[in-house]
Amino acid sequence: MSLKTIRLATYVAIAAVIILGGATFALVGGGGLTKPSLLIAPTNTIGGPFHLTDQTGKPVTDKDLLGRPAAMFFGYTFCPDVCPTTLTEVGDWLKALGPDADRLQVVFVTVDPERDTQDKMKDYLTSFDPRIRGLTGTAEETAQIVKDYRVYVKKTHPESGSDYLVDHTAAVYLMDRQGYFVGFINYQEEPEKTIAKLKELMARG
Ligand SMILES: [Cu+2]
Repeated sequence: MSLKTIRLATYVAIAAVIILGGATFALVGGGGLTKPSLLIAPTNTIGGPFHLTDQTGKPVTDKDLLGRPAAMFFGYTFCPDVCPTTLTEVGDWLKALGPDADRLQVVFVTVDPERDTQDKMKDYLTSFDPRIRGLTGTAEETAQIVKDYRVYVKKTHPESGSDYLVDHTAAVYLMDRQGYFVGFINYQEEPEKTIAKLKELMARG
């Protein structure tokens, strides 16, 4: 898996969001000091309607996620590095948030529906925090969400063996409770900054 490609894809996506959404700064009370927001103004330039199924077989649409903020991550269960690392870190974030974590939804969407069946997702996610919801769907359904969320996905075939890998965007997408995109958590971002972003996400009305 090429981390270089993933990083590049992430930077391009972030640049697009900053240009489209416009960076915003929120005023934070206290002695007249202003603190720059870690998130951007809500934008619908990333995201869109989807229809998928979670690891328990329950249908999940974009509408089902409304009402609570969501952290969304795109990957696949066969992933050798980025996905297990991120899913482990997501568990750490939820622990760090304590009881507040109940107000956050965490969604792992497969970009490899060919191998990631509902059972495979269920099996795989038992290794991680049980609050993580894994979504899969048909090739068409997952292609739609990949397109609407501007996720970079590229199948690669190593020279040895028949198992393919999938290069994919490694950032975690932050969606507010109205379903608007408000920012990314980058791959292996510093925990303090990550938690600050999640807290800001949850504090938004
Ligand atoms: Cu991965």
